[in-house]
Amino acid sequence: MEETFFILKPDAVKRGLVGEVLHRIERRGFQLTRLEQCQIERTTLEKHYSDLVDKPFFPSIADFMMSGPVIIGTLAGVGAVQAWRDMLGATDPAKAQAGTIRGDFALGAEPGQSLKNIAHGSDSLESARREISIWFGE
Ligand code: DAT
Ligand code: MG
Repeated sequence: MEETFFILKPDAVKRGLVGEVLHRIERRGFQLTRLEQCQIERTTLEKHYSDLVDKPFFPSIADFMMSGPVIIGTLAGVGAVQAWRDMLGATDPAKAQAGTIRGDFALGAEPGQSLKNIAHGSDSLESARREISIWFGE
C-alpha cells in the first residue's frame, strides 16, 4: 500500500470544490489517511517547493498558495502516487485532459501569475515521503 501527499489549493477551497475533489478520491477507492485545514507558512512552502524557490515565478506561486486556507492530507492505495498524479492531469490546466481534476475544474493562468490548478500531488514515492515529513512532521 502506497501513501501520497496532497494539497487542495486556495482556488479549490474558495470555489467550493473541496467536497468534489475528496469525493473523487474516495470514489476511486483511496483511503484518506490524514486531513487537515491550514494556512500555509512561507517557510513550509519554501521547503515543499525547494526545487522552485529560485524560479522567477516562485513569488507568484507563494502569493497564490498563501492567499487563503488550504486542505492538506494523505491518501493511500495501490499505486497511489502515480494514480493521484493521473487523476490531477497536466500541471497547466489549459493542457489537462477533460476527466482529470485540473482539466475539469481549472482555468488558464494570467501571464505572470501562478497557475491555479486546484490540487497538488507528490511526483514520486520519495517526494511523497519527504512531503509527508515536511507537512506532518513525521
Ligand atoms: P506539479 O504541481 O504538476 O507537480 P510543478 O511541481 O512543476 O508542477 O510546479 C508546482 C506548481 O507551481 C504548479 O502546480 C503550478 C506552479 N507553476 C509551475 N510552473 C509554473 C509556471 N511556469 N508559471 C506559473 N506557475 C507555475
Ligand atoms: Mg510538483
